Amino acid sequence: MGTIVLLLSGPNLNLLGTREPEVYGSATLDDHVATATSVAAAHGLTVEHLQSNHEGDLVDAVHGARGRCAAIVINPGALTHYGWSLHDALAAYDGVVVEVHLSNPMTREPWRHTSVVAPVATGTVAGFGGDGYRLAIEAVAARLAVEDLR
Ligand code: CA2
Repeated sequence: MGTIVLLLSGPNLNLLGTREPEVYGSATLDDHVATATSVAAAHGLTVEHLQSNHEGDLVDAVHGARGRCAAIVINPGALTHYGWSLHDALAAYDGVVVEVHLSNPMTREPWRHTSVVAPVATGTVAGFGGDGYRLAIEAVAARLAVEDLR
């Protein structure tokens, strides 16, 4: 199986490509997963993807990644702004965590300006549309390569 990167997608991201293309682009979630998968493969990494509209499913997936996955790339959807159980699960995860957003929440409504995930992420990619998934995987690969050198 090799080195696994868990890609997590939060609530409503299954609707990508159907509404609000001016904010989130016209690509579907499957398109973003395909991008992440092919960029990861070029670095010898395997992507596992889960989308859920339920916070507990995402918490369970983070628990299941402990000791099994080298990194988590997560677009938590609106849970970004209030998902404290997701925050706590990620805090208990030892690998690399990259938070990714299609839009730049800091340029949007004030309630989107707080991320409860950012404090437990290695870093955040936001505002680059679908290219954010490529950038997030590149960041994971770079960080894992540095860790291998230690
Ligand atoms: O910019 C992002 O990637 C977000 O994580 C997307 C979330 C939003 O709550 C965050 O503030 C920023 C929302 C995803 C919902 O996507 C939809 C797509 C099409 C139709 C309806 C919702």
